[in-house]
Amino acid sequence: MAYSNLIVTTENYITTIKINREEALNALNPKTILELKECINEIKDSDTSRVVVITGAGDKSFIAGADITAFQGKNPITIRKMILDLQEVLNDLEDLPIPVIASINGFCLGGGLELAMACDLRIASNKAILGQPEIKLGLIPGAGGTQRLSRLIGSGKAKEMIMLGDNITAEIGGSLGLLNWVVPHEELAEKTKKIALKLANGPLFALNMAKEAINRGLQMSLLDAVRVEGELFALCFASNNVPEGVDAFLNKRKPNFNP
Ligand code: CO8
Repeated sequence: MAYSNLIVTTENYITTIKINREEALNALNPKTILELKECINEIKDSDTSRVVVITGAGDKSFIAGADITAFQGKNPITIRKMILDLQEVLNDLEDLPIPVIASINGFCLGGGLELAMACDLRIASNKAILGQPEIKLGLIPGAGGTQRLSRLIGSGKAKEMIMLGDNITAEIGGSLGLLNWVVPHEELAEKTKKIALKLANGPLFALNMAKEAINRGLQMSLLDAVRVEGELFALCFASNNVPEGVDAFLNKRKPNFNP
């Protein structure tokens, strides 16, 4: 499918979604949100995607948040539809059965950080700037930011970022555990590719189960979550990833999980 605000490519089972509104620092307007929804739906049904990478067009910004111009003239009823649409897109992204990487190439603010937090892994350029600046607009984060940020970095630091609205550097984001890797700006694409290829060659079914156990488990008590983990562990034996992995180990060779 052709999109006007996204550039979508697939190579080596890695689907890259580039938000393409460089003139507005890749801010998410309603059309982009709708296109993201369609694109995620397509990926869900695709046999050629084993990993998704999301990044921003240009050299300056990943996503500078929701498009603020779309807030003008809105009332609670009209904005509610928009925010629920964006929430649904981010929930769908988080629920994709394959790994999703945010490759953060610059400003990652508001809805941009919320989108990055719905991804499984975050790799950032050392030039990236992260923040939930909504408070400066008289707002709070509305696309999962109050919840996913608290779960990732703890409620104390999340309150600091959300209530003061000050942006942080990638270096600080890394030290808080908000980012998995921070790399020199010019090495971001290469590092992203390396991680994406490793995942694309990994055991697809087990990766899906790992994601499921962690995401579902976060909503449960420890005892219930550990039980679910046990069930998903057992389910891994339904996939030929397990005999392949065990045979490769016993025969001292590299496993070929996805022939
Ligand atoms: N929305 C719309 N346009 C934007 C946005 C944005 N979020 N961010 C930047 N732009 C536009 C600028 O208006 C400017 O356009 P123009 O050239 O026509 O004047 C262009 O992008 C370049 O931006 P700047 O000139 O401002 O570039 P600087 O390098 O000086 O500054 C900043 C970069 C710091 C990123 C600055 O642009 C900025 O502060 N942007 C706003 C960041 C922000 O507040 N984001 C949070 C938005 S609220 C949100 O995300 C809530 C999400 C949940 C709601 C979803 C409902 C659908």
